Amino acid sequence: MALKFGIEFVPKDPYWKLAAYAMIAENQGFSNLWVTDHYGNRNVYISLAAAAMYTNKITFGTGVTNPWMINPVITAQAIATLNELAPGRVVLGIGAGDKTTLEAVGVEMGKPMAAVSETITLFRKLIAGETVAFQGEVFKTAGAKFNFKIKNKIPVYVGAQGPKMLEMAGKIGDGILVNASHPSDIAFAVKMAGEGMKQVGKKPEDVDIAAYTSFSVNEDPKKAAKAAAPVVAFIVAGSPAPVLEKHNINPAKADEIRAALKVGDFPKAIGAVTPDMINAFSICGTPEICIEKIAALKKLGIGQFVVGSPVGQNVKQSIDLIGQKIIPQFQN
Ligand code: F42
Repeated sequence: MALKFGIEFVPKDPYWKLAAYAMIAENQGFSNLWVTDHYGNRNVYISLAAAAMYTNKITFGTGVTNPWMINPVITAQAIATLNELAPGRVVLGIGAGDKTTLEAVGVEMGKPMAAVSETITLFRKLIAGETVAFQGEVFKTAGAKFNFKIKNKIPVYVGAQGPKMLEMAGKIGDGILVNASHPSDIAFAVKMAGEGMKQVGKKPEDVDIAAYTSFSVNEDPKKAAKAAAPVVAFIVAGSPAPVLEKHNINPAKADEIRAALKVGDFPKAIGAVTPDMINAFSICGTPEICIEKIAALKKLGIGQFVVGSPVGQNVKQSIDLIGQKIIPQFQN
């Protein structure tokens, strides 16, 4: 079966740049576009609206929003409104939320499992046109209802890493966005999601499991690694000890990166990134190397491969390279 290709955009650039990249990605055969949600960047829904206006085929969604910053009813309203701009091309991507980002604006992550699950329940009921009186552990509504109709189904993808979230995502999600690049992490995610799917009698084809990777391609592998290093530095710094241990990353080296990032010494942090770190936390190299690594993930059971930051040294050229050399290798 063909592997779908998605692309992640971090809206740190103005909307017109994102819209231009979206058009290029659509023309190069990408089927999904995901826009990240962090308060420090541009607004995710306005960015998605721009992408919707300038594209015709590509499916797009939040990659991912969270239950805390915006009330789930308004999240459902935003997605439903986007669906009017691009009927049938919109999905909701929802995850627990990034703890550091939430804390920076004084938002507490209470019960992430219940919050994600309740957001999805509320979303589906509201999109189906129901009047929703809901009492959950985290959220409640007293007869919420939209004054407009949504004619199509809107799929829900769950951003998940931890074993419980992965299992729940398998149970209740239409898709899963797994923020990982290494085969051992993807294998674990597929296994955990499978446990959840089994509990409700779902088949593998019922849930679109996506590897949401850090990705960097270039005909020159050194240039690919150079572009990947800053992103990998942040991933290493944010990874808990067991994750580093699992990938045989020297904890002292990780501490060195953390310390440098803390004081804003980016050259030092980036300089401390090793090839092992790049291999553990990204898909990086020439198109041929990337094809080999993506093929290994496909074998594990993913249905979608999401090209994440940095994409490459030059985003436009890298999208073209992926469209010309990589996507055609996965069409059947
Ligand atoms: N986060 C963002 O803020 N913005 C983004 O754009 C974004 C994109 C993104 C894309 C893909 C992806 O997979 C993740 C992405 N994230 C993004 C990160 C996401 O929001 C989460 O931070 C990330 O997925 C980590 O969450 P997790 O799936 O590992 O779940 C966390 C909460 C966790 O610890 N899960 C545990 C597990 O085993 O799955 C269970 C935790 C648990 O049981 N919690 C208890 C409960 O009741 O919910 C409470 C425990 C207690 O001590 O209170």
